Amino acid sequence: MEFQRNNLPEETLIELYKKLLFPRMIEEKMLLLLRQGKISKWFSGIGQEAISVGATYAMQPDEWIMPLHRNLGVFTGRNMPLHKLFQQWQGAEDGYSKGRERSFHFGSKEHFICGMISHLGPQLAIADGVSLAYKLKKEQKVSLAFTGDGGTSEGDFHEALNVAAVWDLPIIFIIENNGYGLSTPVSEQFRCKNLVDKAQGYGMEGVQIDGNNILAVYETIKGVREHCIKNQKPYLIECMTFRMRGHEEASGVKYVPKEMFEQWIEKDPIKNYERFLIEENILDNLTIAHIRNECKNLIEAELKTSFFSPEGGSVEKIHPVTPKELEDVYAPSLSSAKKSNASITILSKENDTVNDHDKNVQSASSGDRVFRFVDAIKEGLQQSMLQHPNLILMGQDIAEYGGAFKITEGFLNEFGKERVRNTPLCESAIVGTALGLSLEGFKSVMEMQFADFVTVGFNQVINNLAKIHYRWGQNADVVIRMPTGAGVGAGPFHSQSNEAWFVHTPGLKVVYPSTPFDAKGLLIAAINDPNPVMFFEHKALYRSISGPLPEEYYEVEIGKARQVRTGHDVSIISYGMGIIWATEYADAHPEISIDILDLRTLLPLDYKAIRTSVNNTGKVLLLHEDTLIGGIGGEVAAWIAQNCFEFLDAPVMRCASLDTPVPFNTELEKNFLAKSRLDEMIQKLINY
Ligand SMILES: Cc1ncc(C[n+]2csc(CCOP(=O)(O)OP(=O)(O)O)c2C)c(N)n1
Repeated sequence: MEFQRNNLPEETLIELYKKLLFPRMIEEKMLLLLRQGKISKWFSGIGQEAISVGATYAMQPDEWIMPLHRNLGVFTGRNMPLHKLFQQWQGAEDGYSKGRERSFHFGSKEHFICGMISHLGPQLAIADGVSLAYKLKKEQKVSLAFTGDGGTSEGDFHEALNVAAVWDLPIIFIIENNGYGLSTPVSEQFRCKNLVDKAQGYGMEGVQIDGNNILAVYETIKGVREHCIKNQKPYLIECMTFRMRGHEEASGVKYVPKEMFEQWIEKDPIKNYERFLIEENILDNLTIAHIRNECKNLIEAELKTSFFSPEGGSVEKIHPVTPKELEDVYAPSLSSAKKSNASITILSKENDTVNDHDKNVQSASSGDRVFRFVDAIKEGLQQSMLQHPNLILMGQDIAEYGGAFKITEGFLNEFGKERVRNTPLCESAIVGTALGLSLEGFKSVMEMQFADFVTVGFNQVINNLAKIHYRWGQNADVVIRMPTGAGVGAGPFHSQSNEAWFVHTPGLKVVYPSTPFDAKGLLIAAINDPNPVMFFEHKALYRSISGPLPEEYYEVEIGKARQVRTGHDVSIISYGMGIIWATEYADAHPEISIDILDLRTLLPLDYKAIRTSVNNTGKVLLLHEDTLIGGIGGEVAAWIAQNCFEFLDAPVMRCASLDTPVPFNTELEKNFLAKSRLDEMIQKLINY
């Protein structure tokens, strides 16, 4: 192995040696502890340390790194206290994730390390968002994201690199090519000659280097970092290396030919670097022994400091505190009143009077302003852009074209190209980018062109956005606008109601307005909320309904339902289009006294308002456009049965769309929709 010293001073060379040795010695200690049954298994980086260590050393300490499961050298390279790392690996309360995450699946804002999720690939697009933030702030910084050779086959690899290239983002993408993805050799993973060749396809520069040569790694990444900043471009680096241990500790390596180990042991990054330092007279055997001894003592001392006693102790038990577990699912919301017109912001403060108060505010402050649903969303978005200079809009065709539904028409002129961003067709990468922006203190609203297309960004929503705060305390300040619903003859892939998918995911908020007033106020609240909010907008309401719309910047509180009208015969609990159907039905049947509750927020639900409505009538119909099985109606019905049984005079009933995909033909679609069975269900309930 050839080492190029260049002009590196002796202290740097020695420091690099120490940094390289440390993770190796930690893992060697962990291997002993594992054999003694004192710790649980992890993903070993033995043999690959030069990549993590060299890369981290080449970065500034306040530049974000997105490491993976084999990158212990990133964590030690950022000088994270070892005792706390040990606590993390044992799932202890005092680790970095309060016992909620395993081995390396955690992040630390303080150390600018973003926690990976188990899914390979999504970490790459978070780097897009971080580097977009650097670019917008005109900071001289890059972010750095790791992937394995196996991970390059994921769609997320393609999307993230493509966005980085198209948006000229300063990012270093590092592929650690260690020959295997679990047991799958690279020959079964890809067909290009070298992975770095992929860079060209993205219009990106790239280089392949010896990943076991610490100086090559450090010097290359240092140079690439400066290049990325200067030229405002991403860069792909393929580091050739080898995994000396099993995929995860204790999983074996039977599938790897023995000669490979013999070959690669000769290329060991530490042994070779040590030899070089001795040859250059920078270190001698005595000094090396001394350094090793220092490392060993530090590891032992840190182990003692941690909860774990090397003399035979065990993992300290966590005593779960349920309210704390639930509380950490969401980042605390800031008081919105600070930012808004207080008289309107506190709309829903008094639960019992919320609805009358709501109506009063609507009529008092809206004056003569009557606007369509679509205008309300546009105004909420526009006022939020004015309110938050750090708010970025992203979506397909949202700039010059104004979006598929023209909601952002004119925004490009008003707010500029940096904040109103057309995206390539890559929903997953854009959700990841939104999260990356949040890491750097930005807010973002992403427009899904149609709610149906969220399926291709699903992983980022469900596993990254939703879980990140609970896992390691980072919030995802992201709103995803979801033009949803049927009734417009758009067929199975432009008509779905998919809100229930998200209601089942702790960590998200799910909002679904049915009036222009609520649409604007809820959108403003969603943008002010530091948590990820799925904001559903029924397409068929955009231009078909109008209502009073105050000019002010105001919030409608998330988590509060709206009593649309009060009745005593039957309650219809619904949201979105269901509210329009229910209201039309009630207007057409004055002989029935119908109580209508608009849930407005589906997660978290307003149980108090639900109870009140049930109490008003004793007969409840849950109505929604979504299909029946697994819809919100089932959840609310179960809650009512369990908590309001004494109020009920009839079984709780549900009226939902047919359990089929949404058909294209108008007659079929009409038959599909819940509305076609509404009368039948109400009569059934009334006559019970
Ligand atoms: C999306 C996804 N699919 C499958 C897995 C299971 N899995 C975990 S690690 C791994 C192999 C990864 O190989 P590579 O990217 O080369 O990284 P390495 O482990 O070799 O460092 C697989 C298949 C996963 N974590 N995520």
